[in-house]
Amino acid sequence: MNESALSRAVSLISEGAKFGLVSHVDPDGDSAGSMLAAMLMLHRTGKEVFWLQNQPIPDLYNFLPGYSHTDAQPRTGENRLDLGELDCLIVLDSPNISRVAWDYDSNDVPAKAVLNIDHHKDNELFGDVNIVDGAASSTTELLYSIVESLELGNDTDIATNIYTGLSTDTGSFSFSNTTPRSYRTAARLVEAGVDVAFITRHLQCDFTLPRLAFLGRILSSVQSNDDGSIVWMVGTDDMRRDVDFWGSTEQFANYAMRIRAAKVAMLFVQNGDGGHKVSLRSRGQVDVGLVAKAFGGGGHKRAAGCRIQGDLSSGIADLVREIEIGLKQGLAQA
Ligand SMILES: [Mn+2]
Repeated sequence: MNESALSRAVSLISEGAKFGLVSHVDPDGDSAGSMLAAMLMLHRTGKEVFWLQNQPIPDLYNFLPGYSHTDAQPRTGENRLDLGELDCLIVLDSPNISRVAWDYDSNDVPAKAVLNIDHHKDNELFGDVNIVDGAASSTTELLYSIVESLELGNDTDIATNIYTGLSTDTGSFSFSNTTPRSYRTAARLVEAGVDVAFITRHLQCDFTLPRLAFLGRILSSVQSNDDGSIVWMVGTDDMRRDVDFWGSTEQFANYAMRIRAAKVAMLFVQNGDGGHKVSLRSRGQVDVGLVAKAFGGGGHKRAAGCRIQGDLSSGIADLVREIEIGLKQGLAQA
């Protein structure tokens, strides 16, 4: 990000009246935090905000300031807005327009201006203004520069959402994307009144009994390839029925990375349309963002996601094959 992009972003926000917000499919803590922080930032500056996301934010994040507002009037389906009415469309945490979760044709975005705020290394710089930095730990970290420029840096509600994106995308400040800048941003957020213990308790101690039982079933399904470098787990609708759990499985993929020998972990969770949602995690030898992209998804080097259709065992075999190729290439480069 450079200073002129930041000042252009601030002008877009200062001068516009109607704003649309959208983020990537299967929203995570960074997309949820950045969407909610942006919504509050726009409300505080007297703007009209249209929530274009057609997938709800997982209820794991229902403690975040602004959450209850998001399902009040989502502009999806019959309630769809003409994008031409927007002064500015803000796209958060998404490397391109085709990955966002909304009800529009991604090739045709008639908003007067598009503001792209993201930290994916493969961001396609599709905005009229791009606040994009692949070295940033999270999208909320980048958004906070705009928030501070608008003199809202001390707003505790906004800061709570910003902190949540920062904390979840860095794995509670444990992944390799945790930088001095992440800690400096975190320090400013705590100065703004963020209650770290409150957020951590909600993010990490949010289990219900059925959710823990479902995790137990998923953990019991763990398997690996021959050398144990690739591990995977499966969650099925039958398991859900057994334990009566229908909520989010976000974060569950991380558990398989606790296996010392694992270089890549995958979690396959059955979804309603006969396919499976796949979460990928990598120790870094393989870029799972590229693997996911080859299967129509996307993400980062160490955490990514995609969906597969059809037979599960052949889907697993296809992904294992692709990752084994990546691991061999990684070893050859090392
Ligand atoms: Mn992110």
